[in-house]
Amino acid sequence: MLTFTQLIILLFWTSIGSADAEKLFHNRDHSDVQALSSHQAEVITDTYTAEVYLSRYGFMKPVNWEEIQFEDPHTNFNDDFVDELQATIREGNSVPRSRDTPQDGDRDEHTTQTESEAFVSALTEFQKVSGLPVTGVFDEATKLAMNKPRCGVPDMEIDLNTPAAAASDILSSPTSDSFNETGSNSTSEAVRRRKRHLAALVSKRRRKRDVGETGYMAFSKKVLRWRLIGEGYSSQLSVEEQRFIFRQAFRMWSEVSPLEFVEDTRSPLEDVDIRLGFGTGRHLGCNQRFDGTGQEFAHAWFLGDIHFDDDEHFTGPNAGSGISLLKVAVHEIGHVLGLPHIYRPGSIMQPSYLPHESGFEMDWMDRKAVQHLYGGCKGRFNTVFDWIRKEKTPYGEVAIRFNTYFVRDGWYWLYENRNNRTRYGDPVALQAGWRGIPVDGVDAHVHVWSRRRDAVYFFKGTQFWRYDGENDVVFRQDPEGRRYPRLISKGFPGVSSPIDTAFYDRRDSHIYFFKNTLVYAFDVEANSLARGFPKNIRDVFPAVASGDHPDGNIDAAYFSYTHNAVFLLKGARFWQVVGSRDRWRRPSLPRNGLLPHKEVHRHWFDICNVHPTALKLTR
Ligand SMILES: [Ca+2]
Ligand SMILES: [Ca+2]
Ligand SMILES: [Zn+2]
Ligand SMILES: [Zn+2]
Repeated sequence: MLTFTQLIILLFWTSIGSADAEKLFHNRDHSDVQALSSHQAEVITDTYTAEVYLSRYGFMKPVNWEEIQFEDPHTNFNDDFVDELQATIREGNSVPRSRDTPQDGDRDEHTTQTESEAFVSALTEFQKVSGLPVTGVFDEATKLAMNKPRCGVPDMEIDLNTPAAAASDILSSPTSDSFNETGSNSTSEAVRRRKRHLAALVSKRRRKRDVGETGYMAFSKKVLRWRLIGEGYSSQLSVEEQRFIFRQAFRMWSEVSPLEFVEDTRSPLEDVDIRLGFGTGRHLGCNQRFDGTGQEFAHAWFLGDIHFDDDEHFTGPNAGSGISLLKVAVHEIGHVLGLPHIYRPGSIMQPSYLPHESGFEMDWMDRKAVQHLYGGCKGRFNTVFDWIRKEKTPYGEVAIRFNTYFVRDGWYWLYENRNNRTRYGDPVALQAGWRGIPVDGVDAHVHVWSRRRDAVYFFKGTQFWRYDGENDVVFRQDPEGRRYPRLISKGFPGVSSPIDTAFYDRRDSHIYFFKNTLVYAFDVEANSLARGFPKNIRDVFPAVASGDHPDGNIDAAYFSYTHNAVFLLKGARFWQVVGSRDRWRRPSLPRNGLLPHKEVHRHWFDICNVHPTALKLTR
């Protein structure tokens, strides 16, 4: 039997215990103490809720919140309402209070003619961009579309001088390309206006606004820090899973842009560029509240933070159900980087959530859109080559195939010439592709390939290696009994090492070595330098346009089977060597002349660095 004192102590401890538990329970988010009747998003059922939706996502002027709130006697003037109003004022969306306040009855009957016209044109615009039958009527298809999961960032800028329906933008058209070089002024003006709208979403406290390379609002630095904030973990996936998914999402953007992303769990929060967090209802000190299960799943702030609605059922990439956190994160990061919604099938920037098809990737338009803001991926390469392999066909014949590789330091990209982009998920560590060659990169790759010979070499410093394609590893000792690595001076007498680069020319069975301003043509059959070599690079490869020449110290000499041409690369530029076809068309061209330079990133797209910390991801 407990004494009275014991009972008091027990009660005391119990109450302390439960208070602690409560504190822990509410640690993440205080929205669950709010007297919300349900965590379900309000279903859009009638023209009134549709109007709220259309104004919320920027298709029409904001609904006059004051009137709606005042005319309902049951509305509590709670803090949320005041917050909402403040949010509206801060974003510049507030409209003057209308004098003809409806007194009773159906709201629609009391809207003025202009208001209902605005509703119809907003509805029409929504139907157009959503790929629905354009009826101008709130029909079943529209209702269904509005109740689907979507991003919380408005689709349309809210320009009080322009009716929403007239706010046409080439981005709204599913087939247009607004990012080509010859984009019209009206297009760029429309894009600029949309940028301004996105910029208006930025909280006044944020400082990191800047003008990007192309004059648009964008991050001015190339390496951005992000963090999943501790008070904003999701209750649905493990923290490790969440961080892994975000790392992957950021990596996908860095694979197609010059940006690199680093997870930063240490710096003061204000030094972190992009902060991510989950919350429900009123959350994380944000002035936009989440709507419960359904509809809005996340929102993002231009050059700022990303919030995910934890009332949604977020799942990992291959769950096959729920909402893929990876897909949503990639979309929201797109907004943070400055991208608006893009209405093109396949684009990750479509406002509505589409189920995660396995292995979804960045659409061509998404790549061009982010590169429009941040420029293409530029940088020098150590070597570029086509790798030949022989494959047995199902009919027992031997087919010869090749792949193109770009190598930078210890990483390589496989370039898909037919798709004009790199393979998804690249770059990959060099050692994963070729076993036994120097892990920090090579100076050159040479494939000696004639009737009598078939040998692949990698060069680095004063040494070279021969590669055993059959066993996919460098030879320790080749079939001729030579041991590797060998000295270049031993294997290729007369060639001065280290070299800048080299390539094998099948037309004359010579290896062309490059070092500073000199070219060494090496006769493979004679195992000696060709007569008269070394020669000056300007004499062997004369400029077609005077003065337009790399002048030596080139990074890579690349024979491309796709283009049937040799390219000399240096820095971000390349020079194409005049071939026999060019000379047949223009006999005045010098033999081996260098055509005027071009930019590497305009010819071979999306060869983009990924921050080394993100490269440790298991593939
Ligand atoms: Ca929601
Ligand atoms: Ca090189
Ligand atoms: Zn969005
Ligand atoms: Zn938020």
